[in-house]
Amino acid sequence: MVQIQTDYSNLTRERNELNNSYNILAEEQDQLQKRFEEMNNERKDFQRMIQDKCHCGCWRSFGSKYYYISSEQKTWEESTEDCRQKGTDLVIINSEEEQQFLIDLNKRVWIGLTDQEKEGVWKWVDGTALSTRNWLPSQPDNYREEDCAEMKVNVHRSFLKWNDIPCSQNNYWVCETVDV
Ligand SMILES: [Ca+2]
Ligand SMILES: [Ca+2]
Ligand SMILES: [Ca+2]
Repeated sequence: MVQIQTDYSNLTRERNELNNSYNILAEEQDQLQKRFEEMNNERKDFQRMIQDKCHCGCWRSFGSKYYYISSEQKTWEESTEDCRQKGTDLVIINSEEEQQFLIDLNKRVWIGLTDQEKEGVWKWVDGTALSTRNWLPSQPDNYREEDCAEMKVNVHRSFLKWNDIPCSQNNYWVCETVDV
Protein backbone atom coordinates (compact mmCIF):
# COMPACT_ATOMS: atom_id res chain seq x y z
CA MET A 1 0.00 0.00 0.00
CA VAL A 2 2.83 2.37 0.98
CA GLN A 3 4.58 1.43 -2.28
CA ILE A 4 1.47 2.30 -4.33
CA GLN A 5 1.17 5.63 -2.57
CA THR A 6 4.83 6.41 -3.23
CA ASP A 7 4.41 5.47 -6.90
CA TYR A 8 1.33 7.61 -7.10
CA SER A 9 3.00 10.67 -5.62
CA ASN A 10 6.00 10.15 -7.92
CA LEU A 11 3.68 10.03 -10.89
CA THR A 12 1.88 13.16 -9.69
CA ARG A 13 5.20 14.97 -9.35
CA GLU A 14 6.28 13.87 -12.83
CA ARG A 15 2.94 14.99 -14.25
CA ASN A 16 3.38 18.42 -12.63
CA GLU A 17 6.90 18.71 -14.03
CA LEU A 18 5.63 17.79 -17.49
CA ASN A 19 2.87 20.34 -17.15
CA ASN A 20 5.43 23.00 -16.25
CA SER A 21 7.61 22.09 -19.23
CA TYR A 22 4.58 22.22 -21.48
CA ASN A 23 3.67 25.69 -20.20
CA ILE A 24 7.22 26.94 -20.78
CA LEU A 25 7.20 25.52 -24.32
CA ALA A 26 3.81 27.05 -25.05
CA GLU A 27 5.09 30.42 -23.85
CA GLU A 28 8.18 30.12 -26.05
CA GLN A 29 6.00 29.21 -29.01
CA ASP A 30 3.88 32.33 -28.39
CA GLN A 31 7.00 34.49 -28.30
CA LEU A 32 8.32 32.94 -31.51
CA GLN A 33 4.98 33.41 -33.23
CA LYS A 34 4.95 37.06 -32.14
CA ARG A 35 8.50 37.59 -33.41
CA PHE A 36 7.58 35.91 -36.71
CA GLU A 37 4.63 38.27 -37.13
CA GLU A 38 6.80 41.27 -36.29
CA MET A 39 9.36 40.23 -38.89
CA ASN A 40 6.64 39.68 -41.46
CA ASN A 41 5.29 43.18 -40.82
CA GLU A 42 8.77 44.68 -41.08
CA ARG A 43 9.19 42.90 -44.42
CA LYS A 44 5.85 44.23 -45.70
CA ASP A 45 6.77 47.79 -44.57
CA PHE A 46 10.06 47.44 -46.41
CA GLN A 47 8.35 46.28 -49.62
CA ARG A 48 5.83 49.13 -49.37
CA MET A 49 8.66 51.60 -48.86
CA ILE A 50 10.45 50.32 -51.98
CA GLN A 51 7.27 50.49 -54.06
CA ASP A 52 6.46 54.02 -52.84
CA LYS A 53 9.93 55.18 -53.78
CA CYS A 54 9.75 53.64 -57.25
CA HIS A 55 7.10 55.79 -58.91
CA CYS A 56 9.65 57.38 -61.25
CA GLY A 57 12.19 54.57 -61.25
CA CYS A 58 14.69 54.51 -58.43
CA TRP A 59 18.21 53.56 -57.47
CA ARG A 60 18.99 51.25 -54.59
CA SER A 61 22.26 49.97 -53.23
CA PHE A 62 22.94 46.36 -52.27
CA GLY A 63 26.38 45.06 -51.34
CA SER A 64 28.92 46.98 -53.40
CA LYS A 65 26.47 47.55 -56.29
CA TYR A 66 23.75 50.00 -57.28
CA TYR A 67 20.54 48.91 -58.93
CA TYR A 68 18.05 50.86 -61.01
CA ILE A 69 14.44 49.66 -60.74
CA SER A 70 12.27 50.91 -63.60
CA SER A 71 8.77 52.33 -63.18
CA GLU A 72 7.83 51.83 -66.84
CA GLN A 73 7.75 48.71 -69.00
CA LYS A 74 9.83 47.99 -72.09
CA THR A 75 10.97 45.10 -74.27
CA TRP A 76 14.08 43.20 -73.22
CA GLU A 77 16.22 44.93 -75.91
CA GLU A 78 14.92 48.40 -74.95
CA SER A 79 15.54 47.62 -71.27
CA THR A 80 19.09 46.50 -72.06
CA GLU A 81 19.61 49.71 -74.04
CA ASP A 82 18.28 51.84 -71.16
CA CYS A 83 20.71 50.16 -68.74
CA ARG A 84 23.65 50.66 -71.12
CA GLN A 85 22.79 54.38 -71.44
CA LYS A 86 23.04 54.53 -67.65
CA GLY A 87 26.46 52.89 -67.81
CA THR A 88 25.02 49.69 -66.33
CA ASP A 89 23.72 46.32 -67.53
CA LEU A 90 20.55 44.34 -66.92
CA VAL A 91 20.90 42.63 -63.55
CA ILE A 92 23.07 39.50 -63.40
CA ILE A 93 22.21 37.24 -60.48
CA ASN A 94 25.41 35.87 -58.96
CA SER A 95 24.22 34.72 -55.54
CA GLU A 96 21.26 33.65 -53.47
CA GLU A 97 21.58 36.98 -51.61
CA GLU A 98 21.19 38.92 -54.85
CA GLN A 99 18.24 36.69 -55.81
CA GLN A 100 16.68 37.50 -52.42
CA PHE A 101 17.30 41.22 -53.00
CA LEU A 102 15.30 40.98 -56.24
CA ILE A 103 12.58 38.95 -54.53
CA ASP A 104 12.20 41.74 -51.96
CA LEU A 105 11.49 44.21 -54.78
CA ASN A 106 8.31 42.18 -55.32
CA LYS A 107 8.13 43.14 -58.98
CA ARG A 108 7.98 41.25 -62.26
CA VAL A 109 11.20 42.35 -64.00
CA TRP A 110 13.56 41.52 -66.86
CA ILE A 111 16.89 40.08 -65.79
CA GLY A 112 20.03 40.02 -67.94
CA LEU A 113 19.61 36.43 -69.06
CA THR A 114 18.96 35.26 -72.62
CA ASP A 115 19.25 32.28 -74.97
CA GLN A 116 18.94 34.38 -78.15
CA GLU A 117 22.37 33.30 -79.37
CA LYS A 118 21.71 29.57 -79.15
CA GLU A 119 18.34 28.08 -78.21
CA GLY A 120 18.52 26.45 -74.79
CA VAL A 121 21.97 27.83 -73.91
CA TRP A 122 21.27 30.52 -71.32
CA LYS A 123 23.88 33.21 -70.80
CA TRP A 124 24.10 36.38 -68.77
CA VAL A 125 24.51 39.65 -70.66
CA ASP A 126 28.22 39.76 -69.70
CA GLY A 127 28.70 36.43 -71.52
CA THR A 128 29.05 34.27 -68.39
CA ALA A 129 27.28 30.94 -68.02
CA LEU A 130 24.79 30.36 -65.18
CA SER A 131 26.28 29.72 -61.73
CA THR A 132 22.96 29.77 -59.86
CA ARG A 133 19.69 28.48 -61.27
CA ASN A 134 16.36 29.70 -59.99
CA TRP A 135 13.95 28.65 -62.72
CA LEU A 136 10.30 28.10 -61.89
CA PRO A 137 9.31 24.43 -62.12
CA SER A 138 9.06 23.35 -65.81
CA GLN A 139 10.78 26.55 -67.00
CA PRO A 140 12.44 27.48 -69.29
CA ASP A 141 9.92 25.97 -71.74
CA ASN A 142 10.44 28.20 -74.85
CA TYR A 143 6.65 28.00 -75.09
CA ARG A 144 6.16 30.89 -77.55
CA GLU A 145 9.73 31.22 -78.84
CA GLU A 146 10.87 32.60 -75.50
CA ASP A 147 14.47 33.78 -75.39
CA CYS A 148 14.56 36.31 -72.54
CA ALA A 149 14.25 35.73 -68.80
CA GLU A 150 12.21 37.52 -66.18
CA MET A 151 11.57 37.21 -62.46
CA LYS A 152 8.00 36.00 -62.21
CA VAL A 153 5.57 35.81 -59.30
CA ASN A 154 5.11 32.12 -58.65
CA VAL A 155 1.67 30.57 -58.27
CA HIS A 156 1.81 30.58 -54.47
CA ARG A 157 3.02 34.21 -54.52
CA SER A 158 5.50 33.41 -51.78
CA PHE A 159 8.62 34.12 -53.84
CA LEU A 160 9.77 35.00 -57.32
CA LYS A 161 11.62 32.81 -59.76
CA TRP A 162 12.83 32.88 -63.35
CA ASN A 163 10.70 32.29 -66.41
CA ASP A 164 11.46 32.65 -70.12
CA ILE A 165 9.11 34.83 -72.19
CA PRO A 166 9.24 36.43 -75.66
CA CYS A 167 11.83 39.25 -75.68
CA SER A 168 9.29 41.54 -77.40
CA GLN A 169 7.01 41.54 -74.36
CA ASN A 170 6.94 44.68 -72.18
CA ASN A 171 8.20 44.28 -68.63
CA TYR A 172 9.73 46.28 -65.81
CA TRP A 173 13.49 45.86 -65.55
CA VAL A 174 16.42 46.12 -63.14
CA CYS A 175 19.88 47.46 -64.06
CA GLU A 176 23.02 46.72 -62.05
CA THR A 177 26.23 48.71 -61.99
CA VAL A 178 29.18 46.88 -63.49
CA ASP A 179 32.62 46.50 -61.92
CA VAL A 180 35.22 48.79 -63.46
CA1 LIG B 1 25.05 40.73 -59.89
CA1 LIG C 1 14.44 30.05 -75.89
CA1 LIG D 1 8.25 30.22 -70.26
